[in-house]
Amino acid sequence: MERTLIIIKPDAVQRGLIGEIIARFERRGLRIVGMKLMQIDEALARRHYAVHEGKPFYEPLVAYITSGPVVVMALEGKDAIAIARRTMGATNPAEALPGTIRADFGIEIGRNLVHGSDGPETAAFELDLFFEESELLRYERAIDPWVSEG
Ligand code: IDP
Ligand code: MG
Repeated sequence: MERTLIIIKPDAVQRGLIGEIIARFERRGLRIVGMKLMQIDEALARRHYAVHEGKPFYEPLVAYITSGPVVVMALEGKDAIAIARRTMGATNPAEALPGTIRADFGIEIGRNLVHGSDGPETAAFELDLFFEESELLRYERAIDPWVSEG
């Protein structure tokens, strides 16, 4: 069982796509174990995207992710990190496969609607940045055996 951090970015919130994006992860079978609406401040943005510091898109990226409210979610499931990334699609919406969130709602890399952790270490780091342990719930859904053999 894995956990991953998803951010519904400010462009998606402004465009009224919160429900649509949550629904895609939910229908895929991933379990929401944490969720909140928040505004990311500059310090948090810089820590979250520290790996990109120095790249040409870093400053615009910090401005983008702090530009309005976001929804952050912790999703849980078997292979949740990779499955969430495939549900999102490629970083550049212009290259993402149809049927993915980024392809279905986006056209360019600087407005790609959604963030998802890219590996187990990143997921642990990012979940810790955005959630207190007490905000991550443990529960089972009646549908879980119908989503996964376990
Ligand atoms: P990811 O979000 O698919 O993991 P990363 O390479 O980690 O992609 O980049 C983080 C974010 O930085 C992207 O989601 C996108 O918002 C932004 N970004 C990445 N590359 C570019 C670029 O070349 N131009 C503008 N923004 C970019
Ligand atoms: Mg990344």
